[in-house]
Amino acid sequence: MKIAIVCYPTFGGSGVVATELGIALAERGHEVHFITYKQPVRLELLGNNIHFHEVHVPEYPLFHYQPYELALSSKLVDTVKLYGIDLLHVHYAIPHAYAGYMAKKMLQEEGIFIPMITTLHGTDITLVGKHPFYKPAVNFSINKSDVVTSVSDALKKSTLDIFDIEKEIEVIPNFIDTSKYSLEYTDCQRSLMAQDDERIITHISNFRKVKRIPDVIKIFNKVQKEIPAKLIMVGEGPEKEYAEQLCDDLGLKEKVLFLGNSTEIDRILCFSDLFLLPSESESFGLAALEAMINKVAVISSDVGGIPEVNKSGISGFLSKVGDVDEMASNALKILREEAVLEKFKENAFKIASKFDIVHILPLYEEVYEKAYKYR
Ligand code: GMT
Repeated sequence: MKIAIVCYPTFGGSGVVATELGIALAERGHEVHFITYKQPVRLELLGNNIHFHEVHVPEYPLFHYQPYELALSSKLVDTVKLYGIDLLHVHYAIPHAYAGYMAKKMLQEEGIFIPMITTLHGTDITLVGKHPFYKPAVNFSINKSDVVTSVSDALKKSTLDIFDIEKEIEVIPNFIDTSKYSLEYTDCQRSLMAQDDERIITHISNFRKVKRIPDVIKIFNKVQKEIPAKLIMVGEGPEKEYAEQLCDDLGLKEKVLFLGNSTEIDRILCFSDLFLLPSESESFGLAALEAMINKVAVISSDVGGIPEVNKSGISGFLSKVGDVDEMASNALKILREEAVLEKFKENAFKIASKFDIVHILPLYEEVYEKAYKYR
């Protein structure tokens, strides 16, 4: 099939899932066209059956807000016609499902029928989408999608609770390509980050409020008082400066490393012992899954889709949002003894392996077949 994928090209989970899916589909022989404003961060190789079409939004002084949806829907129309695209797969409802639906209608006027699959990722529903300023448009574009998928049962439930949905929502969990992890890293440079006797704790995110970055630091602060440890913070976002200040205030400057955004998170996770994800809300927690496939145990909150990934007492522990004391004490339960840590690491890897792309890709292909019938 010829599939157009619309996504955010950034480090965020939805863009990562869309990109990895596109790459896997191309490897299966589909022709994949990414349509977005920048080449997606994890998309390195373009080729015969993997293309990237950039959406340009020319600046015009009249516009206080530049009309990205308009440019995107026009680009979709042109690309569908030029390459004979069979279906649109939009990731993250805002504004992609809305722009996709407009493109669909414009194409219909010319006698071209193109089905649209919308994959809901999380904040497009639970945070941004439910805001009264966006809600009617998000509700409309979900209902106008030919097939709707959600990345967890929890997100499906939230969508049905928040919106007035007439469509069936199919749950297709996020995934990981385990074949990439079958080889141990030979250049896993733990010694650059910590002393031999120190445990390495990691957090990776977009440093937005929803991630509860101060909780990450407070948990680490308690842990490092009991055992030697380092904290590695990966990512960029609005809470980063405050986080650096908090580390300074708590006297943790020497023990916390802020690495910024990274395209090589596996190189960091390969020497991590524990991953912290105390989020306020999380539809799935792809970062936790990526940690687990690298044999990293997880301490997380128990919200949204996280319990579908991190299993309490097995791959890590889950606590109520904000329960920093319990999260720190659970972290210590895992980290104190080598044998216990090893058990949690192995379990994390085993659970993550169940989310292998080989199980998930056919589910998307089934959905594509189903959507294709709407032509
Ligand atoms: O984590 C974020 O805030 C980024 C956001 C995104 O849209 O890229 O992530 C969401 O989608 C990911 C991929 O499906 C999920 O793993 C994340 O849990 C979800 N984030 C939230 O629900 C807060």
